[in-house]
Amino acid sequence: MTAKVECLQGDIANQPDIDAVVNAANALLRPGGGVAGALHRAAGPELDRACRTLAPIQPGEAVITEAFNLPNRHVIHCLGPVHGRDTPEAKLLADCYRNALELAERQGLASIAFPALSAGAFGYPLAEAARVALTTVQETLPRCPGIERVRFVLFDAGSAKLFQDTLDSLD
Ligand code: AR6
Repeated sequence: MTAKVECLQGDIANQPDIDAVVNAANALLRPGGGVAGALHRAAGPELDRACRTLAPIQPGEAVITEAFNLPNRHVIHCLGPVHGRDTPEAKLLADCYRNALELAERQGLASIAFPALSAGAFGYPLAEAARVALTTVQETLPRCPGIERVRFVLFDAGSAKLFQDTLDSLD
């Protein structure tokens, strides 16, 4: 079965029909701002406690926890590259998507939702982040037969359109 890849405008902390949501984490897996702040706020303090046992993580790495008060089964935490600091940044960003998908597959999950990793506080240009994200997901999905749905959740309409246009250009 070919997984459905979709791009939606929305809040990553409100994706109740998805097994695992992906956190745009910091190295210490602390709450922080942006996606990490939204997910930790919605999940509650137990997420922070669970994260402490797994930190620190390296750029490109993905680790998994329970989702606590979020409406999902799991949170997969990825540390994206900081634009202009961590190199090679495109490979490290691709590693996040690949490692997250493979982790979800190993856990027997059928659906996963990603934000635009590194494209906020970490400064990665959005168009380039979209290209890396979508090409990596397309390349990795054949090795993840259990994954039925991959959702990109973008905070604003312009970003969602950019991701959708990038996805359409790959087909
Ligand atoms: N739902 C979906 N997308 C969101 C949400 C949300 N609730 N909130 C922000 N975005 P960022 P990064 C978008 O900064 O660049 C944190 O402080 C946002 O507009 O969350 O990987 C961590 O603690 C942007 O397009 O992640 C780290 O220190 C994208 O999600 C650091 O920021 C990613 O923005 C990680 O930086």
